[in-house]
Amino acid sequence: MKIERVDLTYISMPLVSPFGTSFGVQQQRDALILALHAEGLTGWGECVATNDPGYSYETAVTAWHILSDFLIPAVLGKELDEPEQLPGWLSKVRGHPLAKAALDQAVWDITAQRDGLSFAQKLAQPYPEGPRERVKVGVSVGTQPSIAQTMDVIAGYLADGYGRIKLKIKPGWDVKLAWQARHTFPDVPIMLDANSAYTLDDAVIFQSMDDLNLLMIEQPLGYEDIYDHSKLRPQIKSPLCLDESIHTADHARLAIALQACDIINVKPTRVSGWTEARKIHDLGVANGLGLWVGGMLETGVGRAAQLALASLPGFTLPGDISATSRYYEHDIATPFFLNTEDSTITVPTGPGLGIEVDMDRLKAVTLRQESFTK
Ligand code: OSB
Ligand code: MG
Repeated sequence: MKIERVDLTYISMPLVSPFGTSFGVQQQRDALILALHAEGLTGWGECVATNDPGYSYETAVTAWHILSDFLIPAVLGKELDEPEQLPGWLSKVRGHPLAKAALDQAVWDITAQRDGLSFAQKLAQPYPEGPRERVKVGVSVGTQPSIAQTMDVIAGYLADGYGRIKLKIKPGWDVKLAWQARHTFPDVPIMLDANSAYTLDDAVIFQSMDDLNLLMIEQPLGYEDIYDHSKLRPQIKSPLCLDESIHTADHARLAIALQACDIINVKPTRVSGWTEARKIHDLGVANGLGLWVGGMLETGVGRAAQLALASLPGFTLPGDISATSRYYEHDIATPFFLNTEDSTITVPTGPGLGIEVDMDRLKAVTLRQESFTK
């Protein structure tokens, strides 16, 4: 199918409550929504780069530049057969995985629609068992004004039906928080995410949480580091998970060779898209790693594609794919609801992403839009 046009939309959405991490507090979610047109079909993608370069060096503005000046021109007029062609077309652009992932999602969506398959079915074609129908999910809890308030927030999410809690930590907001959470909710799977806020000298902090039966500690050290994580891992009992450090399957191979982690948080957006994410899934399965799908406060457009990835057989740990209402009162696409009896979300089965984009809502949150043709 010939790629005829790409529409790029810069949106800004209010969050239902501020989201605090070791790199800052977010009140608003800026993102880019990409629509790729070919042969009467539309494939949707979301670029999760936001207004500041806290998690990644990319922002919504750098992604707009890279997409409009380099990535979109590299695909316009191309004959798209299978989504696995895309990384080759984009290979002249170094880095910028979040920008690339928006196009990658759209080409998976549109080719799945063409084939009469759901995104999940298309992605799961190499696996005889096919995609899972429901995927296990948890909720990511940002930093709060106090530990007592955090316990209330956790209790609220547990009441909503979430079965796994992730707490954001940073120096000074870690051991007491984790201890209180473990003792208030003794049977709940709890994990911590540091977003690179510590160094190897802080090993004692993590050792002091060895007996809290944590599901894992996510990305304690540097956002580009793999080596120091390999030094920390044998010093602590909690399973170690990498997020920021893994941008490619090559990074995953290095982490495996250095035994730097037990688990990888596979964010399809952080690794340039679904083709690369599936490679990391396969490497993780082959090497006995724990795997789960991470999130970036996606709208329903991105959440649908996260669900498709999480339906692959190796993703056995709960993903950061909370329901629509966790972040947005009024989303731009068909809402997702939590199945409260087992903390899962049902993977869409319609063609492609299997969602309806609410064009009126999209328009209402749009700051800027541009169409690109050859
Ligand atoms: O580190 O996993 C992270 C959100 C923004 C940036 C980084 C992270 C996160 C989350 C949110 O933890 C997960 C979600 O989408 O619910
Ligand atoms: Mg993380």
